[in-house]
Amino acid sequence: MFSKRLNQIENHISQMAAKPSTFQEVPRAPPDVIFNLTATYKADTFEKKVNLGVGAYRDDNGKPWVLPVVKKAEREIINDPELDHEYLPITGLVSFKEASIKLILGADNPAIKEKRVVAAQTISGTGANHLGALFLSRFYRKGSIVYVSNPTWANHKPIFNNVGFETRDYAYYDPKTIGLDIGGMLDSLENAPEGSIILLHACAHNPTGVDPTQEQWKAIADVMEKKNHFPFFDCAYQGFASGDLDRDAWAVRYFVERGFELLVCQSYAKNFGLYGQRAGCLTFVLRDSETALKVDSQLAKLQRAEISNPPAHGARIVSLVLNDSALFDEWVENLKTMSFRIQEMRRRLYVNLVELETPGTWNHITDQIGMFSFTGLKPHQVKVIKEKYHVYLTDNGRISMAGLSSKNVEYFAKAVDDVVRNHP
Ligand code: PLA
Repeated sequence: MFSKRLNQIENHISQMAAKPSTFQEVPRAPPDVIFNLTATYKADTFEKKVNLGVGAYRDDNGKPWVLPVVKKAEREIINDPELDHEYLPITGLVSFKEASIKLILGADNPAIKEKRVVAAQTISGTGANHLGALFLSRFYRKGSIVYVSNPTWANHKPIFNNVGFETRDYAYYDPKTIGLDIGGMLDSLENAPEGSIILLHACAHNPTGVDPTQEQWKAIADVMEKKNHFPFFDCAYQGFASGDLDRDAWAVRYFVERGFELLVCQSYAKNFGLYGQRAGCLTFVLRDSETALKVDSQLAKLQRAEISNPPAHGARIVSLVLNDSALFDEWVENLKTMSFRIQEMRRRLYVNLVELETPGTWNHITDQIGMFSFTGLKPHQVKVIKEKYHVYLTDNGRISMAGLSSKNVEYFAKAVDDVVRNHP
């Protein structure tokens, strides 16, 4: 009796071992280029290691910084006796969306009064990009191609490819001038099929830190208007480019003024330091209020099937700060603290490289803006910096400026000097 049962179990086990997994043909995917850097950095035990990978703000001690205004708002929220944990509406917290629209378009933008602006709260900037892409995959003309800058944020193409879009590059960065290739960019837009979707970084371009000037934006708008292209703005760094929220929203507002229908993705990860809270917003500016209502209804339908409704905590913090003038002013000060420290690090890195007489020109370090600097280091030099100096940055030579501090900027400059001289 007992041995029979044992036999059965043995048979069962051997059958299990013989049966291959349904998923054994799944190819192994490479690790994410940006998040893998953080993981490798964390596992590294070298004392002087430096993480210049992910674009997350750090204070001068290399520590994450919870904005004082965020702490204050959070306390207020938690102490609110009325607070509950009910679901938010499908397209998110209304006061958050309204404030987000005003922040990006300007409070007195006529499009708001004309009721032709709609928004959905999203899973941070990535979710806004995704929901925007998903909406266009359903409702924009079939077969359209999405153009992204060369180079762009590592996640842009995957987001669009995941919902079935073909992606192509438009010229953007010129390695010779370490600046914008405006001629090449305009040519690419001119040669793209009529009605293409053009992904534009609203400000603080990732990874290059090179933005068009206002004159260049006008020329970009001219071609896009002529070719009937659709502007898809990604705005992940409002307040980080110039330290001025309005100036950083200039390009988006200009396109609205020109009469474009467009969408814009906002992230509060960087400018509120709410990385893990996933607070973001997707806004559509449409031609008329009737279309706006239709788009709104479809955003709700798409969102319901994807995430049902967005997370509340981060959105509550942002909403409280944006809707209270005293807290808003405090936030602007906090933003300046971050953007000024980054600018100071640009200056210090530049001065160090000049003092070391590192071959090449380094003006681009201080000319570029926002969270990142595109150093011009080549992949083989990045490899040496990683292995010999334990400094982590993406292979394209992008560094997150916030990872530098008064304690490590000299160390990093010496590492750059070594690879530029000895590994040209
Ligand atoms: N858009 C751009 C241009 C970004 O650089 C990022 C973040 C996002 C959207 C999405 O951010 P969110 O979903 O957190 O709001 N880029 C980071 C992180 C900071 C990342 O890769 O996800 C970067 O290091 O490039």
